[in-house]
Amino acid sequence: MIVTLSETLDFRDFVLLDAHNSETAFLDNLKKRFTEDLIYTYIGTLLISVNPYKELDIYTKKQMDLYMGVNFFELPPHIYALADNVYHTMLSEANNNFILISGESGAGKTEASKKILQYYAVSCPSSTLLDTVRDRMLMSNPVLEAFGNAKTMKNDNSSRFGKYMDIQFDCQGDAVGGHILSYLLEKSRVVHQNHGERNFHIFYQLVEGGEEDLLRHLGLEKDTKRYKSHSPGECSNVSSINDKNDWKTVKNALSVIDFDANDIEHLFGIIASVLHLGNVHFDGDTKGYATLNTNAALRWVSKIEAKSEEVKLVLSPFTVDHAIYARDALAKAIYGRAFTWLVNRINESLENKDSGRKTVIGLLDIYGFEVFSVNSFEQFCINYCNEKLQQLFIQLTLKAEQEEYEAEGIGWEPVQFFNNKIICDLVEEKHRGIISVLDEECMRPGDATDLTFLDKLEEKMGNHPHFVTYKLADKKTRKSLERGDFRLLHYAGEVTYCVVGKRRRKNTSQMSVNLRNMFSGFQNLLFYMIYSFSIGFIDKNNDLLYKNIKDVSALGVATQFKNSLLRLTEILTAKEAWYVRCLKSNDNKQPGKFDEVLVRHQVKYLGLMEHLRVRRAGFAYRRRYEVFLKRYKALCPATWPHWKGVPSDGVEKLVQHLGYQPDEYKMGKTKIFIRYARTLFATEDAFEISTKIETCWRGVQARKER
Ligand code: AD9
Ligand code: MG
Repeated sequence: MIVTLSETLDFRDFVLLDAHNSETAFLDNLKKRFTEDLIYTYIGTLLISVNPYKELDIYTKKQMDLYMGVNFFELPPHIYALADNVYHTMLSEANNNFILISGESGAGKTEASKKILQYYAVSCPSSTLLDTVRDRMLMSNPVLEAFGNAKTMKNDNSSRFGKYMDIQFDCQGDAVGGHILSYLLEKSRVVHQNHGERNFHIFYQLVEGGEEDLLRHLGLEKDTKRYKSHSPGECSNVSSINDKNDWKTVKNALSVIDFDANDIEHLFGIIASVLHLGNVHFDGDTKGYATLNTNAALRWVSKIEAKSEEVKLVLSPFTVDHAIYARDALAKAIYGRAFTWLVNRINESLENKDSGRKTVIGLLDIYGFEVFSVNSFEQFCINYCNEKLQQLFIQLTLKAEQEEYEAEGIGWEPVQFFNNKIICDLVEEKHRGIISVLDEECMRPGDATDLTFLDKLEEKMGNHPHFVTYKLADKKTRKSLERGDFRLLHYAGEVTYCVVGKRRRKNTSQMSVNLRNMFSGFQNLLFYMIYSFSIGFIDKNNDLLYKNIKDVSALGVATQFKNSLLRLTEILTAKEAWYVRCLKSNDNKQPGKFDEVLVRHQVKYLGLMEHLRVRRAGFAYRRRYEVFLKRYKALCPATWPHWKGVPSDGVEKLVQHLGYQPDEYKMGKTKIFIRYARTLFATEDAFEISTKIETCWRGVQARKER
């Protein structure tokens, strides 16, 4: 079928096309556009992006210029149009905004968030000082990606941490600062990767790209296969990744962010320590206790971290398994804390100390929903996080929107949708949810095991429609399960989680006291700082500090994560929300391939059809009468300069004067509801013209008076 350009362009906003609201028509439209490299489509102001898996010529400076300050619907859909619209809304309404970028692993969230940041870096007004802030903001990306992203089976550059970044603007619209919050890094990757996956990029970058002197100083060899913490994934070289080049980019980025030579040396010292730790090998003696057959690797750790000090070998009667567990726990703890330290240092360099009023645009880019052949504690946390964001989306769009129509007395035919709150509750409910049961079992002294944890789950939530254990597998999903697994029926699909031997341990993430004490003696200042601020166990004489440690370690990792997501939700709900929904075009990272079954599945679970129905029948914009009147009163003689009556009457007069048609708006109890974005944009255009005319007129008056 030949599709003409004009035909394709007509479909760029689903809302405007009354006849096309079936799921098949929706998919046809996405596919048609995708085959013409039109990867963006709107549902009102929500942007859908379909991953093209190829470089498109649509992110040039010329394209950015095209979208700057232009009304949303005037040009073809683009991530720049959304970024620009958010920016202008923030400026004109002096409010805080955030852009929620969601979609499954590999759908294009991180790329989208980078494009938005680049747009602001190029399009906002600039001065020399602000250029520095801007460069640092941009450069924080390659650094955090090097330390927090890795190749998985789903994505060669998969985010293994959640990232929320606030970009702060002053009242002139200059980007003046920023702040990053990071969420639950997948630390276990430093000691284990599944087949076909890699450790965090930075390890390969250092070994492949590191200068001879640096590597010698760190006791490293230019061969990633030498390092045991890499080998399980058996996948050091990936065609889409150039570790040598990336190393240069990261080093340059670190210097832009203001890391001095000392910081950089210590930082890579820590990365090298983790590599050496992975090579520490234990044998069993005749009694089954662990012995070190050679401590060369450990000596490098001590040389790097304790400088001239000789490390005191800690002699503990560990079994080999226990010793390996302690070694891995240490490697994970070191890496995790180095990452937190890195984020804090980036934040220091982005901090704006000026106390003047600022507004922010927040960018949320987290790890997407993922299902592997073996799903562990990390996937449980990642998928729970995605459930929470889907819940936020539902609350802010489908639920709150419909409740508002009802509260405002706007006649409304409710749109039905699947509310995933039931799954969020299953995971997080106090005393009853999976996380609570997990905590109880982890903290319970005595006979708690992975299987008792599973039994508890079965006992507490066996009847839940979204939970399946092996006993119930056939009845509920007709698919069998292993004895050590349970299955959750997530909003985005079924995931089987493997419990035995992994989950409970990962939830506690405790380190042996001996190892803690050993590291408390180290001299490396950076090492010390990383330890002291993140857990604080070094200073045992400080009661308050120690109390906090006990409190922190009493909470399981999943509970800490749950609490941080709760805080994130609070941060987000205090801002105006914008959405980018990223769709994965195919599972093979193949350029230009549109897998209809896969896309249909995403359209379904993301609730895009429901969103379209609410949007089509509903109203793109709403403003409180007072706010609307205050902004546009100059456009009507009856309301200018002051409207003395009831605000809603003033607004009615105003919109009639502007020629709004009855189907374009509705009057609620406290707000005007405008159906089409184009209506509001036309009003906004008229407002801008009138402001320009007024400014000119004032200029003429002032000259006359002179
Ligand atoms: V994960 O949840 O972090 O595993 P993301 O972040 O959703 O995932 P990412 O942005 O990393 O996915 O995109 C995956 C890959 O798709 C990128 O490395 C690119 O090769 C490709 N991609 C994504 N978006 C675009 C795009 N707009 N243009 C071209 C793209 N390629
Ligand atoms: Mg990502």
